[in-house]
Amino acid sequence: MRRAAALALGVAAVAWAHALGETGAVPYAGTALALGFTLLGAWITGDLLRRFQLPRLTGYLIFGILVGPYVGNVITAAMTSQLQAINGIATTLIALVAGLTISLERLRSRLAAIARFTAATFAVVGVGVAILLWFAWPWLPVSPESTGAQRAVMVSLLAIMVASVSPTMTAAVTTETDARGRLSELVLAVVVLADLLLLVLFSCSMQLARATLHPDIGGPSLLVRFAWETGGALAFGVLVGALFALYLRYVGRQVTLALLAMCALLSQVGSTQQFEPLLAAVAAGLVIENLSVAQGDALRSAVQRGAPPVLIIFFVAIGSSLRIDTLRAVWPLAVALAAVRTGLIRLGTRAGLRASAIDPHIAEHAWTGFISQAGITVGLASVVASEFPGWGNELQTLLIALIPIHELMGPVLFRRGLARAREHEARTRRPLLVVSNREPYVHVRRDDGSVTWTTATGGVAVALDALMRERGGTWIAHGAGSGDRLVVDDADKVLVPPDHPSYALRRLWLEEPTFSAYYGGFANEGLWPLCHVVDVRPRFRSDEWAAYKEVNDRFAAAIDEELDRAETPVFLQDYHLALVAPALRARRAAVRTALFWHIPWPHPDRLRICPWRAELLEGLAANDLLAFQLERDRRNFIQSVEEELNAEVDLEASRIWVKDRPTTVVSVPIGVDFDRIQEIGAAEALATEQQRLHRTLDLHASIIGIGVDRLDYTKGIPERLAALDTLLTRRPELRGQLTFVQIGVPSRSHLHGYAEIEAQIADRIREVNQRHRVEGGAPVVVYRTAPLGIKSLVALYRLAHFCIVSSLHDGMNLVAKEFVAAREDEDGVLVLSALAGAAQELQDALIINPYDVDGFADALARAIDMRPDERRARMRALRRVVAGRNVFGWASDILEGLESLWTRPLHYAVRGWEDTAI
Ligand code: GDG
Repeated sequence: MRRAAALALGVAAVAWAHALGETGAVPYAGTALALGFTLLGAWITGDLLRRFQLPRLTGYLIFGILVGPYVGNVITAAMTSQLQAINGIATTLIALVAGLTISLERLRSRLAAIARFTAATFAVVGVGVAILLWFAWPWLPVSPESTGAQRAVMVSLLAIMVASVSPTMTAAVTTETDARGRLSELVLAVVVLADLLLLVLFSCSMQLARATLHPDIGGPSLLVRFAWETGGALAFGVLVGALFALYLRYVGRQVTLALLAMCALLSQVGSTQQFEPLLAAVAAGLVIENLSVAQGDALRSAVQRGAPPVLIIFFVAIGSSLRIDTLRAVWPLAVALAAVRTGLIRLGTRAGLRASAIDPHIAEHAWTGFISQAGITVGLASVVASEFPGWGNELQTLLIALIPIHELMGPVLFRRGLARAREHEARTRRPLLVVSNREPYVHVRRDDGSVTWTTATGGVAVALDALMRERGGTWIAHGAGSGDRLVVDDADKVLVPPDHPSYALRRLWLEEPTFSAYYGGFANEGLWPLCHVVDVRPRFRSDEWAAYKEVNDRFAAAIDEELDRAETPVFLQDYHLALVAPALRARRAAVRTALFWHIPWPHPDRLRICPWRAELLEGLAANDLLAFQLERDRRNFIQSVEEELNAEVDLEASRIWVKDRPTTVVSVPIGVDFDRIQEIGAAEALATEQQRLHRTLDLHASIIGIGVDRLDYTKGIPERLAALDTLLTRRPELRGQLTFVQIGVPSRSHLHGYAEIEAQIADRIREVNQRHRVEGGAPVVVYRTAPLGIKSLVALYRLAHFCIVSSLHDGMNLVAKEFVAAREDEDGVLVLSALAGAAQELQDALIINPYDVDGFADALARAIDMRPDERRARMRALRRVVAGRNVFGWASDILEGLESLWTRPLHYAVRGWEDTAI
């Protein structure tokens, strides 16, 4: 209904503007209204064209050009000068956005090849068009009588404009199709570079035009003027860009207005000081993008808000300067010119391919991205028209007839090109390569020879499995199950989940003694204690280090075999795989890897314990993106590479440079699958499961506390038993009323430190039970070492009055978040160690120091005595935090972060007019 009304309004607006123009009646107020309605009409046209998969910008432009001539008839003199000011702002905004699309750092290594490709391609197009225009000149509707030098400058200006392309349209198509890959990267870089190059040539030709057509003006020599026009523009643009970057960094308020003011300044100063405002604006954009990466979001939303209205008025103003009858006359010519230009672009890309080392499979489709023309071309034409009103206007008319053809053709062809290069896919369906030490599905051989399977427990494995089911791809992991070899194919792969195959699990066979030296040795007796500040000494042995390197290399070889496309993101998990990235990069330079480090990263002083710290740091820095749980880990890592490797660090962009390669280092705290846990908690079966737990665990106490952990010396289990002991000594009335359930699943039992902690926990539980047992009362500590199924775990979370997480040091701790996710009833108290990463976010828990027994016991007493309203308030606040950052958000933050290293800056150019409805 609203759409129909909007459409009717739009049609009425157009008809009205049309009628006003025909009769020539010019009521003053009518002009403003006509422009107001044009905004509405343009918006509707943009929206309609989107349904035909054309960018909104195409709608604005076409609407402007079609309606403009009619609006032109009702425009007053006062309005004309205001429109000219808007034109200046719009053209600089367009050029600025083009500059914002180039991240020099991202292109650094490929810049030379891309520059060669661009130069060769556009030399062919420009020269080809110029030759053609020269010979066809007498038949063109642009000052046909001119000859010699005059004709030469006109031809060169027209050829430059015909060759120019549209970074904004190209970027709009890649965003709309969600294309990611080398073709879109190449095309986007080329179109911006080409426009930069053409702008300099344009500037040069304008000088020649002034000297040839207005020789009487005099003044400094041509060369000096050209140097001033180009150099002055670049210098002024760099200055304004640097100031704006500072503004974004230190002030950052009213960014949209500041952005438009900057464009006004660039165009005003440019025209009064006689230098090219467009060039200045591109330079300013480049400086902002490359100086102020972190402020990108503010800038992006400023472009979103500021660009569309300015552009619509701009297109209408351009349209208003046209005469319909002349426009009609040049259509056939424009069509012929469009055909020739397309042919030359195809020819040019072939030349570009020969001149550069760019992969021919990619470059083959690149021409489709060079067809679109929009703002830059319109801007150039309007510059010529305003400076040379006679032939400049004729030239503008010809171009304005040409641009809509390219506006419509360009996006359609580029979409096809992207589809053929297989980049035209929804991101969510883009396959993924996950690599971890542990596998998500384990096949087990039964005694009777049959094979059964189990899933990995633990929040991360479950969440990554869900992600893989959705996206497809391959997961590479160590095949550790007794039945694993029996179910794989010749390539060591099996489709999983076994009951609903969605992706491939590639198993890697790691034999003894290599496996133990890599996993039990270097990873778990070296790195694990190194990264956790607890009283367990890391052990570093060179044979284990050698095994670790060997296994990492084998993982890399497997990834290399599985990776069919360089753009497939490789998502590496954890401290077992620190050296995979360099080994993989040695096989394939152009891979995209992200590694998530699940455990803390140590302070540089502690890292010095490790004899191979430099290799480790270099190995991690071979990833494109490196993610840690906490800010502190990220800072520690950056400080470590600075100290150990003398690496170049860009703190603003959180980027390090090791061996001339950039790595972005971020902190992305992991979350849990909130919805799934909540669903299990809300299921009817929960009550039955709770009754079963009551029976099996003997839970008839009135107060129930729980702890769920892998049996690890970092989890602070003896400390929590000591606090319980203190509590029950201080408050004997709780004996027989309080039961604490400890689920402690043994892991790494044969390793140094683990057997001791298991024995110590069992002893402490025995002691506490002996000391506080009450005849006929509820048990004190119930201890289970067998893992629970996820449903039982959630049922247990739901029946607890409090949950203790008392880690001595922990990357995050998922149990804390799972407990909160399970408590849809908004009850239960979380007692959480300040030394677990989760404490950074879960500040409404009762935060304890596990080393402070008395304080810990006080907190337990507080948890038991807490009033229901306080429990509810705290749990509500905790649930908001945990729901807001689930594990899918975590994974997509990392994977999007990885992909955005190639694409993000380009979005500034797009979202301005793609996501915004005016
Ligand atoms: C590392 C970091 C970081 C435990 N018992 C049972 C069971 N579990 C599940 C829990 C939870 C997971 O195991 C343990 O997660 P944590 O976060 O506590 O710990 P780590 O294994 O040390 O993991 C840690 C994590 O990586 C993720 O980044 O948080 O800091 O050390 O999901 O539910 N699950 C079932 N039955 C059990 O008996 N089903």
